[in-house]
Amino acid sequence: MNQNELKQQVAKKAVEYVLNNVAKDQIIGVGTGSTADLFIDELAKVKSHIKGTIASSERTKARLESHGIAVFDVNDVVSVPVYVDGADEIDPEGNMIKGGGAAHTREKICASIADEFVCIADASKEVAILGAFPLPIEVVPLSREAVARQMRELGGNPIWRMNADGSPLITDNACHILDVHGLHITEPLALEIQLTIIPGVLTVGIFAQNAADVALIAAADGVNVVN
Ligand code: ABF
Repeated sequence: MNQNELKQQVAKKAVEYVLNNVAKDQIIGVGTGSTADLFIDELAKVKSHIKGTIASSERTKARLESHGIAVFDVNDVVSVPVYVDGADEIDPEGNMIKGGGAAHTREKICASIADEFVCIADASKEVAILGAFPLPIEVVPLSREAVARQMRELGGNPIWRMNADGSPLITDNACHILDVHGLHITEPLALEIQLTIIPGVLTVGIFAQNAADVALIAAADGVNVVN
């Protein structure tokens, strides 16, 4: 199976997981990315099982609403039983690098009010140690170069993320993204905390404080459930 077929498999498995583990008429959290998109399309087939969703990006909100699935304001939701989302990397402890889709701020917010984070990914995302994927950091534009200098002091190589047309990518939160290459993240939680307190950093794409509780990993031999 190719990567898209694997993503399709894990998206279907995630809907089964929701049907089997989430009571009817609940609000669930939905992530961002191509795997999350496939999950949304599968979820639409059983949308009567849920009351609605909270969305981790404008992209996800639009896709959910295109299927007639209600999207609630996160401010109006105290908690959700599950948050289903992809990842760019995931380690054996469920720590993740996320943010390849430039949505990790709202992803982390949605994950923070979820009882359970269910990561959906194909096996190519599994790593022993995080960092081969450049670490996305969402920054207030005013702070971009100051934060970049601190990343270089840590041994990283920060690259300001641009759109395909060469214009700066602007996130849903009107911020910029630095992709930090060359990190070898042996202590994910410690680095997440260390980088998060840098003035101007909005969100670091390390999900250690909000690590995955369950990982559904699609491989050639099927979808493995990792707790
Ligand atoms: C999203 O999932 C992002 O945080 C991450 O970049 C993305 C992975 O994308 P894909 O599912 O397209 O591989 O949550």
